[in-house]
Order: sequence, then C-alpha cells, then structure tokens
Amino acid sequence: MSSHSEEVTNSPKHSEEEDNGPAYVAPPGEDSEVDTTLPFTGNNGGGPSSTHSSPAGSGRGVSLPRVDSLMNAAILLDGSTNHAEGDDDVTVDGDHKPPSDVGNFFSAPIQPAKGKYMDLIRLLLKMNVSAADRAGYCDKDLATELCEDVMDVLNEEPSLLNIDITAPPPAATPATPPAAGTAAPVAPTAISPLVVVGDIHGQFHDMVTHVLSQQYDRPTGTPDKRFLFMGDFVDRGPHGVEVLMLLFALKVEFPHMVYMLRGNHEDSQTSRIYGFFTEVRDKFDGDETMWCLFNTVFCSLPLAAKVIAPRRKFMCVHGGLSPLLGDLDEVGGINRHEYGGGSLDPTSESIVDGLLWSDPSDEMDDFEQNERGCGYIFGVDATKDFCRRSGLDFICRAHQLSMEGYCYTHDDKCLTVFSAPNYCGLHDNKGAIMVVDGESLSFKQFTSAGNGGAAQLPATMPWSRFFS
Ligand SMILES: [Mn+2]
Repeated sequence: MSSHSEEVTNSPKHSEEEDNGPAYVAPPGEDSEVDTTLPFTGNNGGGPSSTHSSPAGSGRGVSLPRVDSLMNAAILLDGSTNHAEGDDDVTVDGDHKPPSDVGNFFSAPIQPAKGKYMDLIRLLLKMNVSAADRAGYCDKDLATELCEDVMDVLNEEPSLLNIDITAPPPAATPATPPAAGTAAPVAPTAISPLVVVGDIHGQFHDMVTHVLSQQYDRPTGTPDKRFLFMGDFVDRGPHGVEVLMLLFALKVEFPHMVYMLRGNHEDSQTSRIYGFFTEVRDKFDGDETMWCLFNTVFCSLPLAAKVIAPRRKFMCVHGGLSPLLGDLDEVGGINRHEYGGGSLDPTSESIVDGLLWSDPSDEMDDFEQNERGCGYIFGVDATKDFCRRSGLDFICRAHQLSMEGYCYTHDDKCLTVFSAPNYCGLHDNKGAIMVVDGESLSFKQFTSAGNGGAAQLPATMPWSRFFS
C-alpha cells in the first residue's frame, strides 16, 4: 500500500479501512470471480497491516475470512426470488426535477418546528451547488447555528430510535409555547410511509432527485413520507456538506419526519481521510473548525432504530451485529456520545463497532473479525439468533454496495440497502430505497442523476485518498 498506509498508521482505530467496503457485489449473471482489483477491494488480499493496534474488545488478530466469500454470497442472493417477500414490489423510479416550490416541504398540519431553516431547505433543494452558488449556504455562522440546533434535537433522541409507522407521526414540539389564544399544533392524522435509505456518500443530486423526491414529488393525494437514513452521508462523493446541511435543516424543522443514524463515515478518523475533511475545508475558506463541529454532531446521531410496521418489526442500522450485543434493546442503554473517546466500557465500544462497521456473510454461522479492520462479519445463525432474541422479523442495514441497490442474505433475515447509484462514478450500480407502507414493503430502484459521482470530485482530493 502506498500513501494510504502511512495515513492510517496514524489512526489508532478504524484503520485499514473500510476501504474494502462497501464491497463490490457483481450483478446477477456476472462471473462470480469478481475482479478484486477494483478499488473497493484493494486490501482484500493483503489483510490488515500489523502496524495497527487493536481496539479494546474488538478482538483483532484472529484469522480473517476473505471478503470474496461475502461478495459471492451476495451475488448468489442478489436478484433471487427465494426470500419471504418473494413478491416484493420493485419499481424503477423515474426522473425527478428539483422542485420549484416545496412550500413547507411537508403538508399541513406538519409544520416546521422553528421555521428559520425553511429558506435554507428551499435553497438547497434547488441543487444549485456550484462554487459560485455556495455563498448562500456555506456560511460559517449559519452552519454553526445549524449544527448546534440539530445537536439539541438529536440529543433528545435515545441511542435506539423507536419508529412506529402504524400511527401518525407525533406533532412537532414548538420552540416556544403558543401564545395565549393561539391554537396548539395539530397532530397529523394520516399514517406516513417510511422511506428507508442506505449510503449517500455526498451524492447530493441523487439524494434530492430520488430519495427526497419521494416526498416533494409524490402523487397528489398520497400521504407525506417519513425518512430514515442509515448513515454514511459524507466522504467519497463531492457534496457531503450539502447533504448534511439539508438533512440537518430538515431534522431541526421536522424531527418526527426525518431520522438519521450514524454510519462508520460519521467519525473523525474516517472522515478525516476519505474526503469530507478536504471538502469542508475547501468550502469554508480553509477553516477546519467546521469539520470539527460536524464531527461533534456525528457523536449525537442515534445508533440504530426499531421499526414497528403493521406486519413486521425490524431493526435498522448502518453496519450490523456484534457478538456482545444480546438484543436490540441493549443499544438503547449505550452512551453513544462516549464512543471512540476512550471512556466507554469495552463491551459497549465493541457493540458500537459492530453496529457501524459489521457485514453479513452467508458462508459462516456466527462471528469472525471483519477484514475492514473494525467490526465483525456475522453469519446466518448470528442474525437468526439476534432476531429471535429481539423479537424481530429481520434486520435492515446499509454499508455495502449492491448492484441492484438492495440485497437479501441470511435466508432473507438480513437486508442491505444502498442508495448511492453509480457509486463514485465508477460502478454503474443502481441505488435503491425501501418504502414501508401500512401493509407492504417495496423497493424503488434508480440510476444516477449525474453530477454526484467522481466526475465532480474536487481536484484537491487525490484519487488515492478515496480508493487506496
Ligand atoms: Mn459504511
């Protein structure tokens, strides 16, 4: 390894990456001898470097399975029809234009909690993000206030979200109590489908035109959508700042309609290396303090969600499981703010490692150390046992590229959703989202809107910084 190994040697944790993943998953029919020379898999043959120290509780040093087996498992199941939801409703999402006027984005009676970020939301949804347009939102005072406001909202949330889509979303709590004689906020009466979203990685145009469009461009008369993002908002793609600022603004204004989980890239040791640091510095006049503040917000992001739908309960998380995680409810007891700071107990540290970093494999039963250098590879029995102990039907996670945008493994107990189409401008993969409605669970696949991939990478981000 070249410069990459030098960089990561300075990282006490999460070192070698990560850059194995999201692992390349071949489309159905493609030769299962995946080209492991692709940039994602550059470390596959080499294994972890001996220069890296082992984080407490993560058990590094065991022999590592090759990620090839993981990829092959995904290939076999990708596009198969043997899963329980064999008649999944899969549609290809059409083109969406930036909205000319989104009003309050959500329909009445879902009102913005503060209102002060609605102009920012409307501005960013127009997707004018060229260097000449940035002055309107890459403002340090605005971004600082937004980060502080979203931290206040996120810190009100537990480490384990509980999202019940069988009931209408609760009314937002107004910033100040209504004045005497003013009507209290009216709670929504319609049940809102939940849109579950995988990795974004700075592909802002794809997020707006295929994910958020599910709300702003929905057919007339259909209910508002709720959104659950499973992390990896930043790094690799060029517009992590725009992704965060739009989602933070939506989170502040509509805290019960937009939920954000932490991914492994929402971490200073990862986002320092894989593009976000450079992006923030460039967009905020060389100032590095905004990157620090964004990373402070990351520590407030919840770790997982329990989703209650009419016919099923499932977990959403960025990566996956840990052998030390007994059941899902234990996540709620973890002080997520201490993760990575050295003061969290080793068991909890290991559990969060798994939540953010783990990957499934169909070729093993239990747990192995993950070749990414952090987290675990978990097998089919691990998933089934965890679902049984936690009263879940399946787990839903992101973190790995799938050519179809989503992929079942573990006898359909483990679902991967990946929402960055044509990832990094290189892989011609579809993105997908899952829509959980009253009774049904469906997928929307989409191709890249353009402008979100490698072609837009700022020249200041060396290719090797992304893919080494
Ligand atoms: Mn990830």
